[in-house]
Amino acid sequence: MTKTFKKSQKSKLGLYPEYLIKEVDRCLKSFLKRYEGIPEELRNSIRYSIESSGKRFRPVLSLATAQSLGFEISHVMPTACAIEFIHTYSLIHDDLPAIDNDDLRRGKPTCHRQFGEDIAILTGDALFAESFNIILKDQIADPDIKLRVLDELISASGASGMVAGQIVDVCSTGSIIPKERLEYMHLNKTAKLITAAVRSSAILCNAGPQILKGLTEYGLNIGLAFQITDDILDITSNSVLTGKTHGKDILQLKSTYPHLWGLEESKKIAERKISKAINSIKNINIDNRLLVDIARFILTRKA
Ligand code: GRG
Repeated sequence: MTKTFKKSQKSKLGLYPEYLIKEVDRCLKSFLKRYEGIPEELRNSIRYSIESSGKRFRPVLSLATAQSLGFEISHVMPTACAIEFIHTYSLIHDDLPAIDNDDLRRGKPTCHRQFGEDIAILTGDALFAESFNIILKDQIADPDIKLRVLDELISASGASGMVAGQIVDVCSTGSIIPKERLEYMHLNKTAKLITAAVRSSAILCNAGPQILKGLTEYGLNIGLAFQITDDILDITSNSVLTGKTHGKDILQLKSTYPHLWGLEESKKIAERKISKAINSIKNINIDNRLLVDIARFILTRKA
């Protein structure tokens, strides 16, 4: 049975379903309780990192995908939260002095600024491992379905996914890279985990090949648009709204969409990707309304 999506539940974030953030936050909080017996330093840093005020974009997408397929959000909630663990891990490691050396994340000092570099590295490591623990222990699904979900998340995070994108990012800082290389970087660093959030949820909801194909195309296109708008916000927004250091990409001489294409062209590219994403879920048998709203939100987001 699907929970009805009431208009009154729409949020201050425009088209973005803020009520789903609350559902994710509630579940994340319940997972944190299980870390009561671990060393205090780790417990505090995990809590600090997970409880910060992110948009929960990836888990919200998982929940929206389940709703679009006629399932309750509870059906995919553990996997949705596990993906937020992986995402939080990637942010902690991305902020480290050896990578982006950032001081601010989600409006607070970064994990290493708050707890020290050693604790931050270990917190990221713990979150990555715990994400799989959640799927193994808390996600209800047949073993073959769980394996498919794990395959999605491991592939999106590993050497042909997020780490590949991040390596290109690290190695190209300070130089101008070809546009195709930039797209490869964005695809791996950002779009694959976003796609995995959609696909893993669809797999748990027994989606067939046709629906999975449409949702994959949707995920990849919104994922790329999400990173392009992230690049744009680094220039056009401010630290109060984004909770991150403003203008960091320019300071660090990073190759970004605005840097290689210009600001206006970058906006147009993001718009085209969002149109493509919406078209790819137009003719498949799902209730696509919420996924369309989330795709459109990407173009208007301020954080
Ligand atoms: C974690 C497997 C793994 C590897 C580490 C450090 C690293 C390799 C990857 C970094 C990937 C990364 C930080 C990509 C940026 C993606 C991005 C746009 C992040 C911002 O996401 P939002 O806007 O942030 O959803 P909030 O704070 O709202 O959750």
